[in-house]
Amino acid sequence: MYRKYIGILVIVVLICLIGIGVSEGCTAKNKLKDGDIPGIDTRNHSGKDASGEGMPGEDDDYIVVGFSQIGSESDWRNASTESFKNLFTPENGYYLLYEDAQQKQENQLKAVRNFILQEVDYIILDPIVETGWDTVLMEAKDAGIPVILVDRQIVVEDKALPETAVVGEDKEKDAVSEDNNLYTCWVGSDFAEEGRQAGKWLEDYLAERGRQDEEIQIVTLQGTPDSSAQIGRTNGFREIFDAHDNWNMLDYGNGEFTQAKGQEVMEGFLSDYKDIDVVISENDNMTFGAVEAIGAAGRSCGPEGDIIIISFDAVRAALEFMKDGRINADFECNPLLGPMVSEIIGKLEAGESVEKIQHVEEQYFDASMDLDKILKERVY
Ligand code: GYE
Repeated sequence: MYRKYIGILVIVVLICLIGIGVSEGCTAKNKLKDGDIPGIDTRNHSGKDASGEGMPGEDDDYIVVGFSQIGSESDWRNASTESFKNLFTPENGYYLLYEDAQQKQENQLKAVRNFILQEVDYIILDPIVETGWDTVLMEAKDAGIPVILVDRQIVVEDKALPETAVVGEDKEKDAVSEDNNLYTCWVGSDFAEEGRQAGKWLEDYLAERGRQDEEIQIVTLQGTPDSSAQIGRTNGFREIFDAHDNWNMLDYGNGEFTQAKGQEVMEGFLSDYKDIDVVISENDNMTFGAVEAIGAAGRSCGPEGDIIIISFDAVRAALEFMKDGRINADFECNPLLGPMVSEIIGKLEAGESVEKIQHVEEQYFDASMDLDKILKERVY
């Protein structure tokens, strides 16, 4: 459970004395004071989280969890954050250290290193992109802290052996041959399947309208490059796309999963291509921007409009857009991962093993459905 925080102070002082740079910890090099290391109150050995409450004392029986979140770029992301914050509470036996990386991998690396320094019991990481994690995850492994990945996945790069972790010969071999040991498990969505489902939906939709042999012009608004959600959705849709000679991909553009960027990229598409039949938008917030751009360009979209809009996430606001006739179909991505992660931690605490890869169940919505009823029951 809660480890000895007094040890943290000693480690920090030692590290800083010998002048080794440990990201943010080093700001405390000469003068340790409250707040130098996020989450640690160096005066009384009890840290603070974002809410400002003191961390548990040594006798408290909390499970201390560090969560490195990507940012707050979308409705989906905010629902994800809430799912963790609502569940990982002292009432539920947890003490949560929450870090928002503001869309920067370097901030996530710092956060994870600070969690290691603080000897948390578990690290939860939603990795912004798939690569670049080997070293920091090896450090967590060496510290004996289980890492639970959520939402996006990582790719372990064999050649990138950790430079800073203390690795003996055996551990080195271990790191190369058993990549997956760098994290305990992963919980999230099957993004490629979401993309495939979107492609199949388009196939059926066009066929139902007798348009299966028509030339279909498509543009894609992509999410953060190299993120699992972008890679999976792009590739999954592409599999179905490749089976249709009459489907043409006019362009791909990076909308960064945000409304503002989605709108900007869509404006560019609309001025570059006069004939667009379908927009594949890899998340709802980019879709909101795209719909705005389409309206501003004097074009229309949705079931009664001239551009078919296919989106991902299926957050409440998007289903409202669908109800208003501006989105055709939306492929759900469930952000409510907190309860699953808590269940995993419960099993690990009990010494049980957990499944390495755990997918969440998802569905899709389209404008032909009873959206009033769906919206009444929608929790995010
Ligand atoms: O689709 C998007 C968010 O990784 C599944 O990230 C997540 C994606 C989600 O910004 O809205």
